Amino acid sequence: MLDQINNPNEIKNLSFDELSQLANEMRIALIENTQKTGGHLGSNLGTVELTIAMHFVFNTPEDSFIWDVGHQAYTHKMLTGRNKSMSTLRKIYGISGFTKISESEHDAFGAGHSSTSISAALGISLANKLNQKIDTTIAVIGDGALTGGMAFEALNHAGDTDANLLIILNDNDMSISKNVGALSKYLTRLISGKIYSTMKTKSLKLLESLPRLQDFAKRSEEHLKGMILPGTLFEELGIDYFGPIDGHDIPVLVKTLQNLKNHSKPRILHIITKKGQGMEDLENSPSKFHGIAPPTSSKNKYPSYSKVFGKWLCNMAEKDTRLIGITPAMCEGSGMVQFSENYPERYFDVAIAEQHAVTLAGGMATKGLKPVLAIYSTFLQRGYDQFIHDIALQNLDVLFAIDRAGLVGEDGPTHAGVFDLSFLRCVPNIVLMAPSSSLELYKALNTAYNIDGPKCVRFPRGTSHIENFISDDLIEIGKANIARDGVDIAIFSFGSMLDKALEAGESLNATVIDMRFIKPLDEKLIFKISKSHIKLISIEDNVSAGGGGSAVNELLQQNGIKTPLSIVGLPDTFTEHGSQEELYDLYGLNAENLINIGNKK
Ligand SMILES: Cc1ncc(C[n+]2csc(CCOP(=O)(O)OP(=O)(O)O)c2C)c(N)n1
Repeated sequence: MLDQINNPNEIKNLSFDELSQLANEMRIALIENTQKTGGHLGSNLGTVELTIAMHFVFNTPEDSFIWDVGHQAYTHKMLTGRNKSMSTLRKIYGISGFTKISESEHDAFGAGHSSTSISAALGISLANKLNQKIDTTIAVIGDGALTGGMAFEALNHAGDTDANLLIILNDNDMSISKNVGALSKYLTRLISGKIYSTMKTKSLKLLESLPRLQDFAKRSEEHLKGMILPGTLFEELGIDYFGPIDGHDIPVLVKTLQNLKNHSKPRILHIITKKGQGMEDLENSPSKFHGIAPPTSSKNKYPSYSKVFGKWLCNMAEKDTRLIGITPAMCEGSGMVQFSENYPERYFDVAIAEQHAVTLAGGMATKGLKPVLAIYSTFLQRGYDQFIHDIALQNLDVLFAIDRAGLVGEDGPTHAGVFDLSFLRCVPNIVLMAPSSSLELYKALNTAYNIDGPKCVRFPRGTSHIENFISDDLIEIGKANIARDGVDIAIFSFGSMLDKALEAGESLNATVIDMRFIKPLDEKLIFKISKSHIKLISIEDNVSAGGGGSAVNELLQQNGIKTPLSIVGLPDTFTEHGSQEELYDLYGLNAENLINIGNKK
């Protein structure tokens, strides 16, 4: 059936049995495909029935579906003309692993970062209203994404409007790890029905105001029961609450959505789903399979940078009881599982709340603790104001361990950590380091932890080819390391680009400097090198604008040094998705490009 569907209208005449068969086919296709491409299998297996029911009831692109994070939209892609392209998912020049406006008219809004769906959907529904359109806007948000501050900001606004907005809360009790926080506990109480008994009367009244719903409810006693459990929190915010219902039951989903279709007021439907539904391994270990790697990714025997960070965190925590580890919902990805088990009282998973995580760390630092915030580069973008206003301005002792810096590969532009050197280096008071290997990472963390003030260590996704990375060494602040002596040409290498710089250095017989620090720069060494060489090149996995090379350039300009500098970094475009190596090559972050530049007259 699946192969014959080219657009969502083609499922509208199917019977419930046929829709259910379609769901089975979808599931098999999802499993088979992600085994080849990698991707967010668990989350997608959890939304198959929901997506089918949504497309059965609503009409995209007139009605708008906004998928929060966008990682659970594979079924939506398959039903909206992209089934045949699924083999290219997350591959270079293939379709994206997230929703993307430029990819399809059925993707009403792009995503990748969490908790944006209600804001975007509210914007669309208010615009529809202003344009006198009656189309429905539907935001699908997970219980994990609902923990993000933006979602609350949007609920606060939505509840004060009469926008035709349907929010579907896809509750599987999981973020990537188990969902955490008071909201998560509240949703569990809602599901268990504890709030039901106290609020039953109020909800029945609400139901009476919806004629179609009332008719339908009469038809199904069981369903009525499911529909009238009120969500006090949402209702208090002015958003009608319906549910919880079984998010894997197509007839129930379809009937409920039909009833909620023409209800011109913000409303929330709470559905219960299972992450990894239909695949035993995933159902039993949902966080392990949140995202699966493509089979081509090399099984490296060396530890990943994240693992090295996690080991450092445990070792330092053992030595210093003031150390606190904070993660905004990325325990596994940030290598913090061991730390969370060894030091539960010093471990804080704050849910998908990067802004809060930064300022929380600041608060702790004022009381003499030494917080270490593990955060992906791309998600630190969320906490930028807090970084400047709450940490740097007050010169607080917080260590930012910034993972997934640079090109991250298949997750693409929403997840690329390619702006951090630029947006961090301009902030006063901070020390900013980019280690070139896992051993250098360990030393950088020792060094940064020792500094009393704000400091950042940024490191990439992946591994470096070093087995023994543990060291007690400290690095002198602002001191670069000459990794290779050469003549005429000098390459300033920032972070993990060192291997590529050394490869080019061999071919060019160039001097190669592992810069280690973006701030403070090793000014003395830069002056010396720029005087003893005739050509300078810099390389970094950050945008060229405002990054490490740009910092060197400013220094040369300010001091009237005329030795020419070529800055090799990422261009002024959003990067593609694809494997990390493909992307490095695509953007010239490789030895070949450095050699060409070095050889140019
Ligand atoms: C701002 C931001 N922080 C962190 C992430 C990483 N992340 C991707 S999905 C996810 C969990 C989302 O959980 P939920 O919304 O419940 O969806 P599920 O996968 O369980 O269906 C997290 C933390 C992100 N995408 N964006």
